[in-house]
Amino acid sequence: MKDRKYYFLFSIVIILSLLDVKAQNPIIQNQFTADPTARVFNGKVYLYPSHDIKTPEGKSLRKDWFCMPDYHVFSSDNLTDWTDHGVIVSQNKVKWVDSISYSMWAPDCIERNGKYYFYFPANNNQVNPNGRKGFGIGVAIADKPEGPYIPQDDPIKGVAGIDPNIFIGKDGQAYLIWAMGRISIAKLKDNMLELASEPQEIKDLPTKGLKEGPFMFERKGIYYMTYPHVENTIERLEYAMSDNPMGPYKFTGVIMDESPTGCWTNHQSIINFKGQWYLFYHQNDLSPKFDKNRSVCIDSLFFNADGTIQKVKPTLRGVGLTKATDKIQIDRYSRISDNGTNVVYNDTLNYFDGWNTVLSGKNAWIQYNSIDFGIGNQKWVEIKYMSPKGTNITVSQNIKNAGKIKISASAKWKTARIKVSANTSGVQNLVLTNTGNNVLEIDWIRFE
Ligand code: FUB
Repeated sequence: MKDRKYYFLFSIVIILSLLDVKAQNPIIQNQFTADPTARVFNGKVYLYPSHDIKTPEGKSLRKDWFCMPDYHVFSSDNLTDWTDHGVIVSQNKVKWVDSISYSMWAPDCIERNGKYYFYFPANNNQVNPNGRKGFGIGVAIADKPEGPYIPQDDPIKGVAGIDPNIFIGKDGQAYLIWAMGRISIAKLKDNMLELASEPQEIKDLPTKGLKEGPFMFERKGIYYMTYPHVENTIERLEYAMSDNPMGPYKFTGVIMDESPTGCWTNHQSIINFKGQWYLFYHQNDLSPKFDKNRSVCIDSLFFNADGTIQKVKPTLRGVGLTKATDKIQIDRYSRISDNGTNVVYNDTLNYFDGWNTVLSGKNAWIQYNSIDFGIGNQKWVEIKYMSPKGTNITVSQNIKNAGKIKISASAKWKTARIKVSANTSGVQNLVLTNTGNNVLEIDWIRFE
């Protein structure tokens, strides 16, 4: 009886419910990625972020500033598993770029007539056609979304700025939109390499505070101009709506509030993939002390009936399904209890090593949504844990059908493989509840 109560108190409960397809945030955890432009090409999502690095020693570069040498492209067909296709454009391979400026800021990529046009800003190594040496915007062209990309020898004439965004209307007209404190737009010629109209500033957006990172998309005849804006002290994501890409626009609202961790920049793109809308953005979770080393995240985005956008709250769980047989990093949680549950870095000298979950108190719990158990039949749970006093816990895949596991004491990280009697199938939410008194730290858990 005592044992049963004990098992009950140390229950790990998987709550059964079918959920929206929801990847863990940040989605790339072995390098920094920022300024995400996501595009759907040939049924797959391609991600064109910029690439933050730690400032190399021995170079006369500002230590407190962005350091961005090149671009990678990533792709995924499920928003969970991402393939890194490697470097597609780098500062020392583009004729017009200052090859030691580390200034390859936010890019974009678009497909036209079977060619892929990759647009990127960088510091010019010479006075540009506007008589300035600052940022220009260049183009590199490929036959496939992942490259190889061949850069043009010169930046686009008549454009000085950063954060290029390309929008192609239903009538085939292409537009280049870019930023330099404010946001400007111009039509592009069919060759996608030259302006077809004079640049004009989009004046209907808030006038006070820096605006950058434009990303335009169209839904149901409405043109959405989205952009990061410093309304207060750091950037938040806002949008304006219009019935014409060139405006006039009506400022409409905020898509995402300022970063809770104080990341000064944010930068967005919005796509529809397999019927669901997604917001791609960045934060500094893999670099809590330096916000110029950022990481891309994804969360689902929803519209109201009148076409306005519901505010997106950043989550750690992100989107996409996690296979039950993969290591489930529960620290990227969907929900946690108000008390007793903490997420801590594994190694504060190497943030790329990730996080673990501490269930320190009685009834502390953590929920991780959208685990795909497939046809089910998993008989084992593997768990990487540390628990100096050891404990018994109960694994259940629903409350009635509990499986039990005994956790032996280990003051060091240990991986145990334990038989479970419970079984389930399909997409489920996992809730781990520690109702006892001993501390249990969990790095990951998986089923087999
Ligand atoms: O990544 C460098 C700059 O920070 C980008 O170009 C801006 O959009 C901001 O995210």
